[in-house]
Amino acid sequence: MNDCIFCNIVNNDIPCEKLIENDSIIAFRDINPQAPTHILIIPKKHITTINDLKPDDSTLIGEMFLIAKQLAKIENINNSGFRMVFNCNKDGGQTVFHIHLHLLGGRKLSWPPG
Ligand code: DGP
Repeated sequence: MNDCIFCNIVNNDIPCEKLIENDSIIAFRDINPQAPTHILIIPKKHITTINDLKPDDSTLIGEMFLIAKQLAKIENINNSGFRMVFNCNKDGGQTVFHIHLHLLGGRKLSWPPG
């Protein structure tokens, strides 16, 4: 989708600090980090919100979690702890409408989230 920021990142039309890329997923640092480690893991294919997931996407979603786990180790936050978040729609705080998994860590994260 031409007007989607993350599709433009996938197409290399918008630069990013890319950490991992494979055929279906890329992971890059969030432009506005909320923690010392704040990485976004996104599918290359456009999926607008978690509400739009289909049964066929289950492998893709599983791969996103495994990449987050791998990155948590690389960032050395696997033992200290981290959080993984999908925001969905307005009340969930979603601002970019191409699904993305946030990986946050490197500081004590409060609960419940604001
Ligand atoms: P959310 O609020 O869950 O939709 O998170 C969107 C995140 O995307 C937010 O933390 C900021 C990040 N973001 C928005 N635009 C860009 C961009 O152009 N580059 C990068 N690296 N991150 C972006």
